[in-house]
Amino acid sequence: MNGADSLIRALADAGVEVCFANPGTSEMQLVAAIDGEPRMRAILGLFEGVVTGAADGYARMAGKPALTLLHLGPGFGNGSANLHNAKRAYSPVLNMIGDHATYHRQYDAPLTSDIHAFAAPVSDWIGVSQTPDNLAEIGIQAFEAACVYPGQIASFIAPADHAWTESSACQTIAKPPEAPKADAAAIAEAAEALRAGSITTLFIGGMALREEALYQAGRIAAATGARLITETFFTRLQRGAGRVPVERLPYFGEQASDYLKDFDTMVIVGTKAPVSFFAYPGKPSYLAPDGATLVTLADPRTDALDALTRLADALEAPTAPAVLQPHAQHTLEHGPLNMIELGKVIANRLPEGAVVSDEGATNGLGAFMFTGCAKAHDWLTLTGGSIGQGLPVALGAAVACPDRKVIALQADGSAMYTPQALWTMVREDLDITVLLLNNSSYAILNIEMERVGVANPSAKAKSLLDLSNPTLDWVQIAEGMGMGASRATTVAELDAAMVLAMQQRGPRLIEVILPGYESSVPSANG
Ligand SMILES: Cc1ncc(C[n+]2csc(CCOP(=O)(O)OP(=O)(O)O)c2C)c(N)n1
Repeated sequence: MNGADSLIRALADAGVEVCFANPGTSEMQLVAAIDGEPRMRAILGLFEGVVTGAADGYARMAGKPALTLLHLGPGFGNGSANLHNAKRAYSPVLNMIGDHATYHRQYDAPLTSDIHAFAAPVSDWIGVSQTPDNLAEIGIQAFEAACVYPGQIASFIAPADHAWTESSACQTIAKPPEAPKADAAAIAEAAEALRAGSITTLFIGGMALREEALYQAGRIAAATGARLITETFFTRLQRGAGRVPVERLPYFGEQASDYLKDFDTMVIVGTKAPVSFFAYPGKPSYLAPDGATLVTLADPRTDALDALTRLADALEAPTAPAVLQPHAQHTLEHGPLNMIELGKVIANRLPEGAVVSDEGATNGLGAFMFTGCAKAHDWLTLTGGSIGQGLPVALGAAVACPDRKVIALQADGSAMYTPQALWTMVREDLDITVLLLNNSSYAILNIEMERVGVANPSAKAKSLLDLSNPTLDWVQIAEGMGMGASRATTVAELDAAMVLAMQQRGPRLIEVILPGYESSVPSANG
């Protein structure tokens, strides 16, 4: 056995089942080792942002890390935006980064770089193999670091000579750490605050949004009248019929602070106190109301289910929540498509147990609003604001959950960052329906331009926010990567396409034509 074999065997022993990869010459021994390990599936991504985003989606649904295989500093660099998102999601991700042989680095060959510097900003833990025998040990340490509750980004560097040199078999057994528990004082303080307050909320995020934790939050709401409000961009919300419903904090800062202004008590679980996404001239950044009592029951790294259960018991809450979401269907208004009708169609057609990867941007909002009463499903969002995450996350989620329908609710501008994900969806025959929301615009940036106070932008400024010249044809893009596709311009066409897509298994794209912003940009053809 060489170092690579011993590493991959140790990771498979630890339970790592999938490697999302984009390898190069320095990783060939690692590729061979994965080849020889039947317990590990190998999935090629044609850009590293697909690889890392897929690892995030996988982790959110599987609750354990996938391995990524990345090519030195530049390969890692290409994947870093989606690692930023994964870090914000507190997803467990295990990055294996190949490097030159140790003796080769002194010659400063073209791909030589400071890999540690590439990795540091988006990694919670970094390790470098020191000897061929050490490679597996570093890999297991990285695995353990990735499993720190609820997840961390752990990156380790594997020099090519450590991978190809003979090594003794690795006996290292992974010991994933226990989740830290809230201390008794925090439970007592939160109970006291909820009893004393008159308008109270549990402000919840992260692991507090999983079904069992929400059930406990629902008990607390039943006992105290506290409203349940989630952070705007969450990792995974389990919602729909039969589950405890939650409100979602609005995106724009002034709307969010207005939403929260009457609360005198906020108990925070699984997240941090709310702040606005961006700063705007004269508007608030910190959104909790002045003078309100804020108690952190559990930060994102403290066991949310345990904390909520103990708080509910301390409050002598009823054994069941007062409110569980009933199922309902929406009546469609036929005609051209818009955000509202899009949302209704999705809500009516969503199958039980679906997973929605939401990078729908301005057109995703309607879908979220209307799907609250759909059949039980999971909703995944863009946690770190770095667009290009939605398609890769859908891909990873589908690998983790082969028996569930995955819907990628995907805005066109954001889709163009990582369109290669479509190819991997086809190659792996994943059960994903991509709803490609084509408004030929960076619509949100048109809104933001006004909000930051830019008056009368000219055609030159508007051209930077416009995708209509030339028009992107998503049916052709999908078909070019082997994916069956169709286009919907009316509510009836979308509804019919959704019925078909939900009945069939496998990858499919529906291009949804939505109203955009009028472009004042002259066409390239004059
Ligand atoms: C990596 C990255 N680059 C740039 C941005 C800035 N940005 C935010 S939204 C956006 C455009 C979104 O357009 P689209 O996905 O089509 O959604 P729409 O606003 O039209 O609904 C851009 C470029 C970003 N958030 N992340």
